[in-house]
Amino acid sequence: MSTDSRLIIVSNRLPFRFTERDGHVQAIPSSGGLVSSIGSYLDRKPGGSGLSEGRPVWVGATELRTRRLAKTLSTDSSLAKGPYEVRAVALPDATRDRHYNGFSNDTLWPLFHYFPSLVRYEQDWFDHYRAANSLFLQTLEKTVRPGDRVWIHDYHLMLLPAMLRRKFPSLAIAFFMHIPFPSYEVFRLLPDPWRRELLEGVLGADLAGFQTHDSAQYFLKSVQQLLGADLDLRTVRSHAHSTVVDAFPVSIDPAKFRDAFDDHAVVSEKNQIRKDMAHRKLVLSVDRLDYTKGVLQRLQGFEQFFEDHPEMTGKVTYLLLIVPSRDAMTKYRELKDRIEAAVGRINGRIGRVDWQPVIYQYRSVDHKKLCALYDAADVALITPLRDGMNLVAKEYVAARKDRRGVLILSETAGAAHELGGALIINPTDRQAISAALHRALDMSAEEQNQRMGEMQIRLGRYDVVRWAEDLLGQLDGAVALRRQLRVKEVTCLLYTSPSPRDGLLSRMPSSA
Ligand code: ADQ
Repeated sequence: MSTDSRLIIVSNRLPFRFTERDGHVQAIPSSGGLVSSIGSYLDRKPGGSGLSEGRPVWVGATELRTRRLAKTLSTDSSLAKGPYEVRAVALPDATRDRHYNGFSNDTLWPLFHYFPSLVRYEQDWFDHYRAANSLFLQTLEKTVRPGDRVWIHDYHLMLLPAMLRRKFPSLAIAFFMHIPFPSYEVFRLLPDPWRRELLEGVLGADLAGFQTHDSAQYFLKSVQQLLGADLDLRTVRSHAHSTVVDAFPVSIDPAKFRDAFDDHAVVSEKNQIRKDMAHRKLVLSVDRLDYTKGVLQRLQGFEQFFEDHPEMTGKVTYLLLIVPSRDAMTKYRELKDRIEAAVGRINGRIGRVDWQPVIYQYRSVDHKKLCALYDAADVALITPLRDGMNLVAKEYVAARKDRRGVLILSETAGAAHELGGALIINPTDRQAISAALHRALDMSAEEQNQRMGEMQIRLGRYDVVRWAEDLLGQLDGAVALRRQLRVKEVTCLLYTSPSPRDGLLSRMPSSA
């Protein structure tokens, strides 16, 4: 590998959105799991990784028109001097809409999170999904240099690895899926041409990473059943190409949350929150607005808690913090209305003049405020119906330098595989949520300390840098394996083909 090789991150969106005030465009950092994880990694490792030295590049789509974007990028100092360079992909409005709101978020997102009844199957959306992936390819063609490593992220870009492979046969390409990959029986619900193209798309990468061992296995099973590919344990082989498939549970930078515990502004914000709560017990949840996060079922569980334990009336407050997301989609606007109606109903039914059981906030908060909330909460109630990982659960654990607080976590979040010190529940079972709340609020300080300590050790061992470097290290191994296979293939063709030249040419990628 050349020493000035760069890490190229590719994700559907750039890690910020733009707002315009008085004719001046400003970049505002966005919230969400992908941005939190990659952003934390690049902050900690400005060189991109221990192995590469060039400044990393982040490629993603943006809603800003190209000329305004170019101006903003060169004048906004946080972007111009940030830990990475930015390359924007321009998508026409119709393609952006059908790629993002359509196929990505109304087909793949519900299917991969096991909501098949919400899935819409529209050929036109799939065509725009392919077109959007091709437009990313066009930007990458102008960006990639020999020796670079390209790391493509998430379900919006599943066709891109193969498109890129056709153009750059020897490029190091990794793909990472932030959401679950569903079981074969669910994945096969997609029409055959789409599901094949999606699988073949991912197989263009040298390394395909998933959040959990289950997701990696489900992907391999789909590849075997639908493409009839050759598997060698966790490697998919075809002629001179191979893809290594493995699990890399995404993580956080724990120090970012732990160190905030003693920060003056965070401490005074935490004290203010506790005062505002009138020293009642505080239950907290933090989610993006999404039906996969199980907010309605969680509210039912919270209400059930007061039915099971009427003596707790007036003694516990639940702060439900939701960050706006995908609000251009009807399903999400309807979900927001339903959450607001449920909060209103619970507060109307069991609230008192001096006590509101649920405090609901629909906004993004900054890092210090988020840490103050984590530090003030007696319980974090994280109950997604399905989640690739769930970083909020890890952030809460990392933030609690005092080793107090209890995490209640769904068994269907990827994080449940690592955070054994949590109280693990089934998110649709309101009795289980109620019982876990009771146990958490009643838990001794010693038990809290022991459970938190256990989970913090795990987070310390496998943080976001370990996650990224583990994946990039395996990428290098996977590239070496592919090169070996290519050598073997060429040797084999030379010795077995009646006309070696014809045999070789028929296997060569056209643009090699
Ligand atoms: P998300 O679905 O976005 O991520 P999650 O992992 O919980 O879910 O990450 C959310 C991030 O947004 C966290 O870092 C959290 O702090 C932040 N956040 C949430 N609400 C906020 C608010 N109101 N204000 C400010 N920040 C807020 C996707 C997958 C997950 C996977 C991640 C990373 O769906 O399963 O864990 O990618 O791979």
